[in-house]
Amino acid sequence: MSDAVEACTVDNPAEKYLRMDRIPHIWCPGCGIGTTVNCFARALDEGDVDLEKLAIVSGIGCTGRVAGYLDFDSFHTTHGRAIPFATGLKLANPELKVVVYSGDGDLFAIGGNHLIHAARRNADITVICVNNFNYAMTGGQVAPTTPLDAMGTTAPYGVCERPFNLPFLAKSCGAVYVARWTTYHVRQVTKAMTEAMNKKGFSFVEIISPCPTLYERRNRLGSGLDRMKWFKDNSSIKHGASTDDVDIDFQQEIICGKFVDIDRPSLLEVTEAKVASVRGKQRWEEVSRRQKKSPAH
Ligand SMILES: Cc1ncc(C[n+]2csc(CCOP(=O)(O)OP(=O)(O)O)c2C)c(N)n1
Ligand code: SF4
Ligand SMILES: [Mg+2]
Repeated sequence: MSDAVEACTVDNPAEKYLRMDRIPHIWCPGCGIGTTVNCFARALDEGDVDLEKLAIVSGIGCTGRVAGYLDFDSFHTTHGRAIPFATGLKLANPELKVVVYSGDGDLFAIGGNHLIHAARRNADITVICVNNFNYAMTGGQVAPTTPLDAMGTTAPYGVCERPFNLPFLAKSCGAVYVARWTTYHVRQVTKAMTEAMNKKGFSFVEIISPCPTLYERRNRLGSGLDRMKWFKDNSSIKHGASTDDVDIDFQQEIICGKFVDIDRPSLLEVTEAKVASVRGKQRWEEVSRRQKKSPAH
């Protein structure tokens, strides 16, 4: 067997995490979402995550399809509601590692209110946001992330509304871990996912990703591959940068890195402390025992 043929028969390391009966997936050629899933599979490998205790929650959108392809407890919820679903899941079963995996529109437009309050509460969940600067699944409408002057189906003359700076928003609401990378930075994305999943409290990872079919085409930015090269040439790594300084302007430098990594009591910890202080530690232990025994878990 030639080396090339042999290379093709080697199992893809991501396969063991995927529902292979659902492949081929729906994502377009050059789309960055699949790259992020590959990074996630590697993060599960490297972090030695117990899949029996992992749950993934997505909202609606091209990124929202991720949950459907992952072969463990995964939930494809309604648009914008992945975070409250995930918060409830974690509170009901604190042993779970709960990861929300969704798009910029799902998490910061319709779901924005849920995101800010989950960060404020320091809910014990990890949020992975694939930011492709638009509502891709519904045809390329502008999102709260679309840079000023970029085109979208709902902004044929270019956007005139200032976009959110996602790391700044997450940090100012209370997130304890905040990082941003692009789909070019696959090793860093994998590491950030691992770190975020190991963090107690609300962790947030933004991944800037191409949507060549809609955002890139409408803005004449080339193919998915062209965008990877652009990300490589136009991003800089500034760990610890103030999130005040990481706004994204149309076709300007993208600042990446780990911006926040701090500790403060998480929602579960403060809830436990409150119940214990009012009703006694025994009461909290009783509640936890009952949850573990419940057939729903
Ligand atoms: C309540 C509700 N409103 C609107 C929609 C239509 N809708 C589906 S996905 C989506 C936007 C998705 O954008 P994003 O989260 O950025 O995901 P992407 O497709 O870009 O990955 C919208 C508006 C919906 N499904 N449900
Ligand atoms: S429309 Fe855009 S985000 Fe959706 S699958 Fe295609 S390239 Fe990816
Ligand atoms: Mg999007």
